[in-house]
This record gives sequence, C-alpha cells and structure tokens, in this order.
Amino acid sequence: MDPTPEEYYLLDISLEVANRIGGINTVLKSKAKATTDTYHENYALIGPYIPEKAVGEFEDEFLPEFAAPCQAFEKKYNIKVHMGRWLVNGHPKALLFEQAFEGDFWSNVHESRKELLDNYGIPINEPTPGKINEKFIWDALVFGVIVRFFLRELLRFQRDTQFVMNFHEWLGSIGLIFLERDMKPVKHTYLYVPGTVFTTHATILGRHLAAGKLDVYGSLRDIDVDAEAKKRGIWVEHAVEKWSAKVCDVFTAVSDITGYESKCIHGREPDVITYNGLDTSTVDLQSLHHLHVVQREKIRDFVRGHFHGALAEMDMDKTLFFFISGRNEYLNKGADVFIEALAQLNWKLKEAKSDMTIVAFVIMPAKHQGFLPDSLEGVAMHKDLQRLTRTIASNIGEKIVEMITRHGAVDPSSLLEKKDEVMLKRFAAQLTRYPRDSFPSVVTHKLCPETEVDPIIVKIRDCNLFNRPEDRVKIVWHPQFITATSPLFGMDYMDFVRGCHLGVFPSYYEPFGLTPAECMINGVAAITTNVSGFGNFIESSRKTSFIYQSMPPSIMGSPRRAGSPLGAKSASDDVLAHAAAAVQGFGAVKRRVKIQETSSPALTAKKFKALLQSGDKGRSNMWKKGSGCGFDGIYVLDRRLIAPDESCRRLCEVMLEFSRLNRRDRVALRNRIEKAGKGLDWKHLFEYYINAHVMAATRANE
Ligand code: 1S3
Repeated sequence: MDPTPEEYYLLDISLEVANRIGGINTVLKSKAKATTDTYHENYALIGPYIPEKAVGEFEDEFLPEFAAPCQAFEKKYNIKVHMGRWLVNGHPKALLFEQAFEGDFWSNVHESRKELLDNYGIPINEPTPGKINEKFIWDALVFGVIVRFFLRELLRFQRDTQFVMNFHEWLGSIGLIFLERDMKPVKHTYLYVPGTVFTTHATILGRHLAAGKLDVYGSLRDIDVDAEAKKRGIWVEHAVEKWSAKVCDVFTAVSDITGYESKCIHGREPDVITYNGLDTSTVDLQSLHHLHVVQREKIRDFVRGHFHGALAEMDMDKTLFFFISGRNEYLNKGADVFIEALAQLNWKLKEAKSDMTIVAFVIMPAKHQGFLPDSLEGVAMHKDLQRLTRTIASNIGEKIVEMITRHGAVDPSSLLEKKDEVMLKRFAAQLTRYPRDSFPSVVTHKLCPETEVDPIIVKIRDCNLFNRPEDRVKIVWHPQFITATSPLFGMDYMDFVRGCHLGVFPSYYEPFGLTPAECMINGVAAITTNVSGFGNFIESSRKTSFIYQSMPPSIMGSPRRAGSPLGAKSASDDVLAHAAAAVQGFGAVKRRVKIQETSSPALTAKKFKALLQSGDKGRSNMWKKGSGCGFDGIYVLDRRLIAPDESCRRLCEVMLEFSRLNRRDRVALRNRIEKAGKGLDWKHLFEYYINAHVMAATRANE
C-alpha cells in the first residue's frame, strides 16, 4: 500500500528558502499554506541563512524533532543552524544554515568537491572574483555539502521516520547527489529509506540556448547536449542537474514544456509534472476592485513625485500602468521585446494624437548605488504637499462650519490663510518647474558603472524612450524588487501588481512563469507567450496549445507566419519538422501526466476551461472577444513560430488595444479575470506534488 501524507515527513530543500533569487522563492512561499494544510507539523524547509534577507522573513522557534541533529551538527562542524518558522502564509517550519564559515568544515567541502569530480565528472573550482556564475556554483556546493552532513545527522537520530526530501533546481540539489551516494551502502540498516524528489524549474542549457536566441524546443533533438553545455561554459551546472535527475527516486518538472526539455536534455522523462500554483487564500475577491483603486493611487503618488515638473501632459485619469518584472534575464524574460514594442506604441499613440499616457515599469534587479536623489526628493515633496493640503482642507472645513453657524454665510476670500498660501506657492514653484536640464529619469536608482551597459538601459536609450513631455509612453526602470519598505512606492509587490493595469511578460524562455498568474489572481490582465509553461497551461484550457493538439496546418504552417524565432529563416520545412518533433515529445510527457491525473482529484483542463468561461462574452476589442483574451484576461503572444519583429509588432497592437478600453471595459475585464484566476490555486495543483511525494516514498522502499 502506498504511504499517505500523514505517514511521512516532508522536507523542501532549496537555496531560495527565505532568499529570493528568482521564481522558486515564489513557489515555495506560495505553496507553504497548501503544504502545511496537508502535512501539518510533518513539514519543514531547509535553506541558507542570509542575515539581511532573514530579517522580517524568519522567526526563531525551538523545533523538538530537529533539536538533537542540529545540536550534533553544530558541535561537529561549528556551523550555526537557525531553527524556526518562515513568516509566510502557512507559517512552515524552517532550518536555515549559516553559510559564511571557515576552519574545519572547509576540509569537508574540499573532500566532497573531489568526490564530485572523481565519481561524477563534475569539476568545481574556487570562484574567480567578479565571476557571478562561478560564485553561484560555489554557493550551491557549500550549501550542498552542508545539507549532506546535516542529513547524515538527521537520519542518524530519526531512524524510524519516513522522510521525503524534495530538492529544488540544481542550485539546491548537490546534497541529493551525496545523499544517494551516502545511503547506498547503508540502506539495508534503515527501517525507512528516505524518498527523494528532484524538481527542475528550468534547465541551465535551455536558459543559455534561449538567451543565445536559439529555438530551444525546435533544436533540442538535434544537438549534442553535453557538448553544447561544455561549449557554453555551463558544464558544472548541467552535470549537477543531470546527475540529480538521474539519481532521484522521482523526477518532476514545472510544466509540460520543461518536461519535454528535460527529457531531451537529461534523457529522463519527468515522472510527474508539478505545475506551479499560487496562494489565493489571501486574495479577497469581493474587494479586488477597491484594492486596485487604493494601490493605483499609491502608484500615482509615485508617478507624481518621480515626474514632477513634467506632469502637464499627463492626466492621471487617462494614465495606465503597464509592467514587466522578474529575474534580470534580458532576452529570456522578453525585456527586449517589451521595450521595443513600447517604442512602437509610443509612436502609434503620438500619431493618433491620443491623450492616454502609458507608464511602463521595468522591475528587474541590477547592481545600483541607491535611489536617485531627484526621484526620492520628488516623491518626498509630493508626500509633503499631500500632508499640507490635508491639513489645509481640514482647517478650511472647520472654518466653513464656524462661519455658517456664527454668521450664516461663507466668506471665500478668508478661507485660505496667508501662511498656507505662501507654502502652496512654494510647492507650486518647485513641483512644476523642470528641476533638471534633462527629462524625468528612466531609472529610479543610480546605476553602478557595470550596469550602465546593462542591455535594459541600452535598449531604452536605443529606442529613444526618454520621457519627453510629448511621449505618450513613459518608462521607469526600478532595478530592485519592490518591497513594502521601499521609500518610493511604500507597497509590497502584490499591491504593486494590484495597482497596475496590465502585466507584460513576453518571455522567450520561461519554464512556467508565475508573474502573469499573479496578475490573474489579482484581477489584472496580462500577456504571456506560447513558449512559457503558463502560456501553454492557459492555451491547453482553450485547446489551442501546440502541446495539446495534433498539428493543424492552420496553426503550424500558416503563410501568415513570417519566420522562425531565429529571425533569419522563413517558415521553412525544418521549422515545421522541429515543431512536429516537439509535439511528439510533449505528447509523451502529457500521457504520463494523464496517469497522474486519474489518481488525483487535481484540476482538469475541462474544469479549468469552465472557470475561464464563466465570464461574459464581449464584442469588438480583442480584450473583449472570447477568442482573444476576453474570458481570462490573458493574451498568449506567439514567440515560437514568428520572427521577433513580428512578435514586437503584435505586442504593440495588443497593448494599443488595451489602451483603447474605457474604464467600464476594464472593470468588466477585471471581473472576468478574477473568476478565472481561482483555478490557479495550490488547492487544486498541490495534488501533483503529493503524487510525487507518495511515489518517492514508495519507490525508495521497494
Ligand atoms: C524559474 O524561476 P525563473 O524566473 O528563473 O522557476 C519558476 C518557478 O518554478 C518558474 O516559474 C520560472 O519560469 C523559472 O524561471
């Protein structure tokens, strides 16, 4: 009989526990509630202790089941373990290990490093200063060795517990390779052998191929993946990933496309597709519209401050907020296409003499030297003005009451006091003049010298987006994730999303892509692509995905399609052949997932489609039509079978159409999106992880 979740203890192991690097952090955080609802006290996460990130994210608590192994580990290796809870919905237990250490433990790191080389052909060298990828590898090694030695202690003390250990991504999975190695000779002495799951949220080779503008899904079958990884200088990451996929009991990927990719790259088909979900329990559908208005006001405050002196042409009631956000992978996340399409949109809106303004935010981290004084000052000045006007308004109110009750009439000329009038004049002078000889900055922070050549800023300049008064599209790059403590916005990321009108994520490589999903659950329209896991997930519910259908000529071979994503070729036979091959590959993965579906009550494509279609059917504009993005507010941009220029052109059209919606249309769209978003909750999707865990516990003990 398969074990049930009550019968084992689950550990999620990742470098992104209480440490945001990319999307894995969002996954672990958002599924914490569903995980603790299933496993209750039989669940903990293992991650690194990064002091500046742990503040406000983690609280200490004594965890009896870990006390003895932690004590033994600390004593043996002189590494501090922080035992406690991650302060996210679900409040899961967490063990965070300090990473900065010297002394005895180094010999363990070096020995383990040698084992990786001798037994697995994985050569890890000490990082060269300034080389970011080498630093990542080193961090992964150190974390992996810590996990290795901690798990030894844990298993020594907890011999009668059935563990399931879910390692995430190559960065967190070196410990898995060692666990398999360490367990092999002693397995028979354990009552329960720990089951292991390796979840890949992307492949390192896929990331690099896409960033090199190669059609990942079309080319994988034709390339020698190992040679390619070596050629691109990512052999270590690739080999860690490969070995992890090989030695784990259960291998999972976060979407069908990543499943296909993993199969081609690592030769192992995922046992389960563990689709990403979100925690919608904190989203109050009743008040989503109200929340949008409140948060939009905060973004407007930022805009008024940042663009002070340049607001004459911007009517806030006719200003929309668009945004892109995520890890700063310029090509993979589609920042190039976004900025290019914005430039086209700017031109079109100007041509049409539109009175709409689009403020487009780019939220992607990069090295900086703090906020720009001008932006900070503008925002602070605007806040001061708001405070002053609130006081004046309240004083005037009192005066009016006094005048009416005492004299029966109001004398408007004596309502505003002289001192207030002077202050207001001062603000007017400061806030309406151009404080600079250039235009409002396209970036909120002072960039480090190396960031001055970051492709984002280079592209903004190349596209001539300078926030000129006549520009209908303004752009603001915020090179830092948005947090509630930011003096510029003073809101957390989810509130920022709620305050915006449209999320634009034209990714070229996106294994899943939670950013548009986050928009969806918050009632915000979004654009994703047909090469993202989420885009395919959405298309599958509409039955238009190239993964889920056989290949109708109208889609794969239409003469409308100008070329392959490589840009160079036209829609030639080999592109179509690649696509056909990809479909076959996906078909195989899909069949495997089907087996999982029958054994769990997880969300089916049918149910999801019903949720999507629960909204009303619109008319003219593509955002209103059922065939486009009318039901669920998600537009899936083609980035697979058309040239990048054509993707930009289409993206521009889609954004233009959005800017033409009136307020009533936008409210109607929001209402439809809210309903559709419900299907993305972990309540439905966590079942896939449970399948994987049960399977791992079973296989490990067979
Ligand atoms: C990865 O994070 P990323 O932004 O580097 O994992 C995410 C969670 O599974 C996934 O949504 C995303 O597409 C991947 O790219």
